[in-house]
Formats: sequence, C-alpha cells, structure tokens
Amino acid sequence: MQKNDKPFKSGFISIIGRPNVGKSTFINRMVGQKIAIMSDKPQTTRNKVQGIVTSKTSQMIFIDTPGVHKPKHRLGDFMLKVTRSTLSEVDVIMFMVNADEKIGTGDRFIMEWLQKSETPVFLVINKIDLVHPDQLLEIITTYSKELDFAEVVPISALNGNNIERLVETLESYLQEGPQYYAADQVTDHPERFIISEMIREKVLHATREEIPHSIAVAIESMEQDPSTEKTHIRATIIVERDSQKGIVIGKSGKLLKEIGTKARKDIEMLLGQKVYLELWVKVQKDWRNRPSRLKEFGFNEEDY
Ligand SMILES: Nc1nc2c(ncn2[C@@H]2O[C@H](COP(=O)(O)OP(=O)(O)OP(=O)(O)O)[C@@H](O)[C@H]2O)c(=O)[nH]1
Ligand SMILES: [Mg+2]
Repeated sequence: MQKNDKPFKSGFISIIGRPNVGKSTFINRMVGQKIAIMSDKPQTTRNKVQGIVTSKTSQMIFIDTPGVHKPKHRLGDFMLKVTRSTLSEVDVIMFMVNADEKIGTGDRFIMEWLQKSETPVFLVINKIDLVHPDQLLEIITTYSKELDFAEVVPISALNGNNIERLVETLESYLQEGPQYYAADQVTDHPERFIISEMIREKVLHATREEIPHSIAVAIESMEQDPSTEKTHIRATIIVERDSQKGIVIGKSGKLLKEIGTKARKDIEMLLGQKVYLELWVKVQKDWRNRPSRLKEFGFNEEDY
C-alpha cells in the first residue's frame, strides 16, 4: 500500500428489527444476489445470514437476523437468541423499522436491548416508497424519543432509494481492518443451506396460515450427473401434520410441482448450472419443539 492511500476499512453490521420490515430484502440488494429468502409472511428468516460487500476501500459484512417476535416454540426461542447474540459482536447496528407501520411493542423491546449497547445504532426507516415524505419527520421524532441514534437514514430496500447514502455513512463508522473474505465471496453460508432456503421460500410463497411456520427443508443429496451434466438435488420438505403434507403436495401433486419448478430456477441462477430437483414431503410431528430435530436442521442452541 502506498503512503498516501486511505487505509482499508472493514467491519460487521447487524440488521435487526421486527419481522417483515425488509431486512433480508436489504441484504440481498447490498450483495446484488439472493442469499437470504424473502416473503410477505413474518418470521421468514430463521438463522443469521452474512452478506459480504467488498469494494476497493472497504469490506462490509452485513448480518441478517430473524425478526424479533414473541417466541411460541423452541425454534422461536432459538431465533431470538441468534438475533440478540449478534449485537455484541458488531461495529454498527442497523435498527430497521417499517415507515408504513406504527411503532409497536416489538420495536420497544428491541430498543430496550439497544439502550444497553455501546455500539452505534442507526435508525433505518425502510419502505419510504409507501409513505408521503411529509410523514418522515413524525416517524423520526417518534423513534428518537426512545433512543439516541447515531444516524437516521430513510431508505427503500425494494427500489434502492437512498441506499448509497446509507452505505457511505456506514463506511464512515468502520475502523481500519483486514479483508476477512475474498472479494468475490457474497456469503459465509454453504450452498446447501441457501438451496434449502430457496425451496423453503417457494413453499412460503405458495401456502398460507400455519404452513409457512411449520416447515423445514433438508437437502438429502447433491450430485453431479455426468450423463446430463445436471446437478441432481434430492430434498425433503418437513411438515408437522399429515393434513399439511396434503396441502403442500396439492391436488395430484400440482402444488409441489409448482414449488419445485420455481425453486429450481432460483437454484440454477445460484449455481450457474442446470438442475434436476427431486422433492419429497415428510411428516415429523412437532419438530419445532424437538431439540434433536432442531439440531438436525441447523438450529444449534450450543452455537449461541
Ligand atoms: N414497498 C416496499 N416493500 C418492501 C421494502 N423492503 C421490503 N419490502 C417487502 O416487505 C416484505 C418483507 O421483506 P423481508 O425482506 O422478507 O423482511 P424481513 O425483515 O427479512 O422479515 P423476517 O425475515 O420475517 O424478519 C416483502 O414482501 C418485501 O418485498 C421496501 O422498501 N418497500
Ligand atoms: Mg428476513
């Protein structure tokens, strides 16, 4: 490095907020690729996902976290623990709120955590495309009464509005540091995890009510088929009840086929390769409360 060069900066940034405020949408926009699944159902994200953004001057590692909600089962307890654990290990915290929703108990619960934190907290007001600009001041005042924010930045993660300013401001808060990951690496998660998440996302999009929260996806095998040059993936969608199995499969297997086709397209984009996706549906009663099952699906309490 030459003498006059600015030092390379790096750091970790946690994104926390209530379910559905747009945390995963933001992280995908930052890395320019889908690494975290998104849906209009709350509690979409279940584990932390790192999105890595490297430029000539910095490396920012964004941590997407499960939306903060009142846990109703062991999986929910786990999700809350994951989110909370990220707070002590980052350089900046982005507290994301929805411009189109009133402040709620979830927001206040999070701000109580943040009050005790020594890390700078940004108030990031997302979904400004849904409100009139005149409403912003009121939103800022409401939240600023509760906590002293280092910065306040309104954005739209969906259409990219004001994201550049947010990135510049974040960079100014980072310290000189090493490049932790290769410049072309966008996430710390293995491909298998992202593939299982892509399948789960399609089930989320295709179903309603209790089903989205009751499913898990396990990748059984992933092999290259030399004769067709396709990647052959076998995956199982786990549900909690027989009735849910019927719903996910659909009439004459129609829904499962639709889920498979959509997931395959996303996976092909990720791998840059043709994929043959084989999907199965299996019932495992009450898996969200069974520690052994949770562990099997990667929700490992001991990690936190
Ligand atoms: N209009 C609008 N919609 C948005 C914006 N950002 C996200 N959304 C939508 O909000 C919904 C939730 O987005 P996610 O990114 O899954 O939200 P999340 O905060 O990760 O949710 P959890 O993982 O459940 O905590 C999706 O339907 C997004 O398309 C935005 O800036 N404007
Ligand atoms: Mg999410």
